[in-house]
Amino acid sequence: MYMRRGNLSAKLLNICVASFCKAKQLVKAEAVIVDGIRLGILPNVVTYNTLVDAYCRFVGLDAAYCVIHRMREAGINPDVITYNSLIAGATKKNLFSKSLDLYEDMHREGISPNIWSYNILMHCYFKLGKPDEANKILHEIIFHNFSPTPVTFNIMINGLCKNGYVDNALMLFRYLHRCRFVPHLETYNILINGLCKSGRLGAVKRIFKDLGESGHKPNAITYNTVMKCCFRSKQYDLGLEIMSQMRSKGYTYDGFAYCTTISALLKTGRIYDANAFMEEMMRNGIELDIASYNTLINLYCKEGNFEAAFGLLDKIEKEGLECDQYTHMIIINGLCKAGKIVEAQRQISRMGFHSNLVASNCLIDGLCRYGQIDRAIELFESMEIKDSITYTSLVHNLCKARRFRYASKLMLACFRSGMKILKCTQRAVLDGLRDSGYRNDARKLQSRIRLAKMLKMLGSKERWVMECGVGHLKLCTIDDCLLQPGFRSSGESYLALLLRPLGVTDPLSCSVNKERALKRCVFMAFRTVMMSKVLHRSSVSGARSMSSWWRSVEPAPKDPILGVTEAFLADPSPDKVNVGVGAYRDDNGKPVVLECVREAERRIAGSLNMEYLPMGGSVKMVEETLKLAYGENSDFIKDKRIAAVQSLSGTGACRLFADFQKRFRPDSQIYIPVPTWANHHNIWRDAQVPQRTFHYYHPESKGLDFAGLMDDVKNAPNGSFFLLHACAHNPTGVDPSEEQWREISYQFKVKDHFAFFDMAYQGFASGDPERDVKSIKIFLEDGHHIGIAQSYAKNMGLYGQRVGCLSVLCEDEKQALAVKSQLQQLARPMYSNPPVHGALVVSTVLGDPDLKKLWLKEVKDMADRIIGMRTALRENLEKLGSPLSWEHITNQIGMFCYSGLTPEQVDRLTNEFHIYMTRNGRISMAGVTTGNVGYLANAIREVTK
Ligand code: KET
Repeated sequence: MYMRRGNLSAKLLNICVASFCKAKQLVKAEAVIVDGIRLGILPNVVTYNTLVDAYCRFVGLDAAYCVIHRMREAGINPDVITYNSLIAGATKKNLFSKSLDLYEDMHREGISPNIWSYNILMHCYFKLGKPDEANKILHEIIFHNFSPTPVTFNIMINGLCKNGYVDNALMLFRYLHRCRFVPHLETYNILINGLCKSGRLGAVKRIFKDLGESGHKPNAITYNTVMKCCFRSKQYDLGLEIMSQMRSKGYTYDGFAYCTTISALLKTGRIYDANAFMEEMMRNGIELDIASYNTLINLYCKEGNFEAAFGLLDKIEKEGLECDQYTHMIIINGLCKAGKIVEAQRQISRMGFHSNLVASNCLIDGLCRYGQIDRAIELFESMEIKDSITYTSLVHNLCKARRFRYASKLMLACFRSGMKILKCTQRAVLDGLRDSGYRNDARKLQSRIRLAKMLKMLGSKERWVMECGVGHLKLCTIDDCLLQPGFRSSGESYLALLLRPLGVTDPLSCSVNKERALKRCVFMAFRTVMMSKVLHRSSVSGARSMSSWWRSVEPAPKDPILGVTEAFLADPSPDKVNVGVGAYRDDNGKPVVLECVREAERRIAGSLNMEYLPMGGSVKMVEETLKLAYGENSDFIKDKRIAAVQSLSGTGACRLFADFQKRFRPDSQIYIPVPTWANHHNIWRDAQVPQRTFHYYHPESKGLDFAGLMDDVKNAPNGSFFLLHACAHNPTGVDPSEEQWREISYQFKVKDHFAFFDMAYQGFASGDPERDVKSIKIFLEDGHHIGIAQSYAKNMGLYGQRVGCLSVLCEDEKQALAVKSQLQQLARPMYSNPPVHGALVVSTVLGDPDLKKLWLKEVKDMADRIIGMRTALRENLEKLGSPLSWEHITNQIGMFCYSGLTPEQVDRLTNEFHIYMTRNGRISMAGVTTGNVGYLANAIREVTK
C-alpha cells in the first residue's frame, strides 16, 4: 500500500507515479495506480501519459501500446503528449519510419501536432536522408504560427550538415544571427562539427570567433572539435594553440585530446613537448584504446624514440590490454627503417614472428636500406611465402645496387607466381639491363614477362610454365620458338594457316620487313599451342596441381558429438556401447522408425512427384508445425503474424535465424547458456554474430543456476538476443520450473530482450509435446515476439530426413510477410529449397487425426523408455555400492543425463570399456538398454572409484 485514504488527490497520485517512473520503478508506479483505483482515485490523462513515456523509454513501444489500450478502455483518449512520447520512443530506437507512421496515426485521430511533434518529425526526415521533407516541416511550423524552438534550429543545422548541405546549414546559421536569434552553444558545436567534417577550416575559425563574441563560453566539445579540424588541415600550430586555450580555461584533457596533441607535437618535431604530454597523460591515468596506442607507437618509431615506444608497449601489458596484430609490427618496421636490424631481429624472435611475412618484408627493406643486400637476398631465399611487396622491395634495391641480372630473375619469378611489380621498378630493371649491355636479356625478359602474364590470364600457375618447359614448350621468346623442333612440328601447320592471309607461305623464310607481323602471328600460334597443352595437362594431372592450392589447409578438429559416433563405428569390440549422439534406440539398441512414419510412407508411396518445394518449403508441413509450437487455435496463426519456413532440421533453423539476425541486426550479439549443445557456438560463429554466455547450470547442485541466470539477463544490455532451450535442455537435462519461466519472461519484458527458442526435443521432457511448450506459451502470453527452431529429428525419428521449421513471431501480417521473404532470400543461395520427402511424411502424420494420435503415443513410449532407463541406471549404480549420489540421473529430464563424469573418466570409459560418450560427461539415455545398462553402470562405478 503506497497510499492512504485521507490525503489523496489525483495530483498526488500523479506526483507519485512520476517519481517512480523517473526512478525506472515501473512496477511500483503501477502498484500506486492500482492502490489509487482501489481508493477511488482514477488515473487521468497525465497519469497515463507519464506511464506511456516511461514505458517508451525503459521497456519498449509494445508495452507503451498496452498502456494506451488501458487508457482507451478507461475512456481517456491519447493526446498530443501521448503521441509525442510514442514518436520519440520510436525515434530513439532508430525506427524512423515507424515514427512517421505514428505521426500519421495521430493525424488520423484528429490530434494536432505541437512544436515538439514537428521537431521530432524533422529529425526523423533528416535521419531518413530526406532533407526536403524536413524543410517542408519547417514551413509547416511557420504556416501554423508556431515559434521554432532552439531545438528546432539545432535539428535543422545538424540535419543539413549530416545530409551534406553544410553551406545551407551555414546560411541558416547566419540568417538566425542576423535575426538576433542567439543560437545555443550546442548549435555552435553542431555546426563546427559539420564544417570540420567537410574540411572547412576557414569557416570553423570564423564561427569559433563568433562564438567567443556571442557571450557563450566554448566547452570541451567545442575545443576538441575545432582542434580536430586544425590538425586535419595540418595546421598543427593553430591546433596546439586551441588546445592550450582549452587548458587555460580549466578543461581537462581526455584520451582523444592527449593523443591528437601528442601526435601534432611529434609531427612538428617537438619531441620533448610530446614526451612531457605523454608523461602527464600517464600521470593522470588516462586510458587509451589499443588503436590510440598504435598511433603513438608509430609516431615515436618514426621519430626514432624507441625507448618511448617500448615504454608504451610495457604500459599496454601492465594495463592488461591486448596488443592487436599491428602493434608489434609497427615497432619492428620502425626498428628496420632506423637500421636497428639486430634489435628488430631480437624483437621478431621474441614474438615468434620468424615466418611472418610482414616482419620479413620489414627486415628485407631494412637490410637493403643499410647496404646489406646479400643478407637480404639470403633472407629472401629462405622465405617460404613471399608477396609482391617482398619482390618489389628487393628488386628495387637490387637495381639501386646495379645488380640487374639478379633483379630480372626475381622479377620474372614474381610474375610467374601471378604477382605484380610496380611499373617503375619494371622499367628500372629493363633500362638497367640495356644500359649495362645486356640488351638481349632485356628483350628476353620482356617477352617472358608477357608470357607469364598471359599464363596468369589463362588461370595457370608458375608450375605450368616449368612443367611445360620439360618438353618442347620451354621456349619463351619468339625467336627461340621458331628454332625448336617440337614446336615446329606442332606449330608450323598452324603458323602456315595464320600467315596465309599475309602472303607468307614459308614462315621460316619470310623477309625482314614482315618480321613484325610474323612475330605477332608466331606469338598467337604459340599461345594456342600452349593453351591446349595447359588444358591437357590440367585434365591429366589436375589433382596434383590442386595439392598446392590447398597447401595451407589443416585437418579440422573432430566434432565433439558426431566425432564420437565416428570413433564408435571404427571400434571392432563386440561390447561397444554408443551413448554419444542424441538419437533414439529401441531396447535392443537399434534405430527406430516410428509406426506412424511407416504408415505415412505407405500412404504417400508413388503419389508424389519430385518437383522442387517452394523456397519456404512445404506450406502444409509448416502449418502443422506451427500448431505444435504456438497452439492448435493460436490467434497468432489466425492473424498470420508468424513468418515461418521449412528448415534443414533444427540445425538449419538455428543457422537461418543466426544469418537473419546478422543481416538485419548486424551489431547484435547472442547470449548462449553455459553449457549448451556444442553446435550452437559453431552456428553463431559461422554466421559471424558475436557470442556472450549466460549462467545456466550449477555443477554442485546439478540443477539450474537460477540466480546466475537472472543476473545475466538483467545485466545484458537492453534489447539483447538470448538463445533458450524450450524444453529438455541439452546437455544438462535441467529445465526451469513454470514459475521460473514466468520470472524469466517478465525480466525479458523489462529488458526488451529477444528470446530465440531452440526446441529440438518437444515431447521428450514430459512425454507429451503439448505440455513441453509450456515455456513458449508463457512467453507468448506475456506478449513477446519470439523466434523458434523446431526439429522432427528426435520426436518423429526423422534424423536423416532433415525436417524442421524456423518461425519468427512478428507485429502484424505485413511484417511477417516481409520477414518470411527475407528468410527465403537467405535460403536461396544456401540450398535453394528444402528436401521434400520428410516434409511430406510430417504433414501426412500430423494432418491425419489417427496418425497424429499414433505419433503422440509413440513419442510417449520413447520418453517412457528413457525414463525407465534412468531409473535402471541409477538403481544399478546404487546396487553396486557407489558411494556417490546418482539422484540427478532421475531428476534430469529429456534425452540426456549430464552425469558429472570428468573428461578423464570418459576417456577411461572409452579406452577400457568401449563406452562412447561426449567428453563433457553427457550420456545419451536413448542409447541405454536393458541389455547394456548393467555393463554401463559397472563401468561408471569402476572409473569413479
Ligand atoms: N538443438 C539442440 C539443442 C540439439 O541437441 C540438436 C541435436 C539440434 C538442435 C539439431 O538437431 P537436428 O538434427 O539438426 O534437428 N543434437 C544431437 C545431434 C547433433 O549433435 O547433431 C546431439 O546433441 O547429440
